[in-house]
Amino acid sequence: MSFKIAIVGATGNVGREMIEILHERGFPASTIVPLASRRSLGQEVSYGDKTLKVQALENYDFSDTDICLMSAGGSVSKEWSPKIGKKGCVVIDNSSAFRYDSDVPLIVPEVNADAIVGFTKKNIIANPNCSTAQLVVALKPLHDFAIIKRIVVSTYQSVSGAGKDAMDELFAQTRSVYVGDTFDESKKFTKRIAFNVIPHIDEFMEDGSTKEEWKVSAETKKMLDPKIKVTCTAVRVPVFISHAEAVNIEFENEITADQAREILREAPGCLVVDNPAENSYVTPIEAAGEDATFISRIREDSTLDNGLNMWVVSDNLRKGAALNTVQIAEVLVNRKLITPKAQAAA
Ligand code: 11C
Repeated sequence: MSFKIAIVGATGNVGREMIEILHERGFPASTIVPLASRRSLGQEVSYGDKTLKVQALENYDFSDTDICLMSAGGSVSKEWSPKIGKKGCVVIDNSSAFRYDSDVPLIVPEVNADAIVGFTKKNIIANPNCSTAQLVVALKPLHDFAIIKRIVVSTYQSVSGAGKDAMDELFAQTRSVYVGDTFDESKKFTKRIAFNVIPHIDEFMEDGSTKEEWKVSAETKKMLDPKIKVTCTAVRVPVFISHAEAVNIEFENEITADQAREILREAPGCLVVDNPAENSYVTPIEAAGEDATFISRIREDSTLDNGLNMWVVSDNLRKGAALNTVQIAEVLVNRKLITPKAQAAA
């Protein structure tokens, strides 16, 4: 059984990563169709040792396509995902356009794969924000053991979360510091990002928090448990790939750091690297290109009853976006929730 897969936003950071991961994981794809806006026509993307030509989204007929991986931003998704879904093609959307829609499941397979069945209402499944995905992978097994009451998260987010131009901006500004060039005006960030940190990701909301901080809370509640209280400060740091998070957790029931370490060692998607005596902990550079959510610095918080601190790092382009999207497609296939249209027609 193999499926016809379209990738919308195929030339972006995440789109390219999606195509690479489909190949890497041997996803049962009969055809891969890279799509983008007309402006990207003529570009090519790699799929294993093949080179695929990018086609125009506007001219593409989704009628015989089984799954569409969408990574083209919220406004493109709002316009296209419902139309594609109506053609009987299941959209797995990496934008925030449908995440908070009660008729659209928001899925991290290690956390709430069973909720995927709700996709049939709109033929759309949402992929969470990158900073939420890695967080819930690490929280879920601990919540199952001791029930989380409240979390306080501080994020340290790489510039790739803001796209390829943002990565170029960090590179150019860093270079300017060394070669003494004049600085170009910051375009992707509100302040200079090279040798700096910026406590501002996405737009500000009425209560003074940012949309990124709100997303971490709303998405954690939707996927894990609406009763968990979440407060977040999201910060952009001059790192190219991987988001890190310092997480403080208050539990209902007792849990020691040793127990947490053991639980997380067995948990799907988690890799515990935590031996302070040997300076053993993971940083963004080591997580880049990897699939795991790495957990380090697990320790009890003596200022709380049943409190723990931990450090969570993952590649935001992989688990935070492309990998999770492909894993969702794998759930659809492995649970036989879709049949290839070519086979159904035969
Ligand atoms: C960032 N987390 O690092 C954002 C990128 O809602 O999917 C992903 C935004 C989203 O800027």
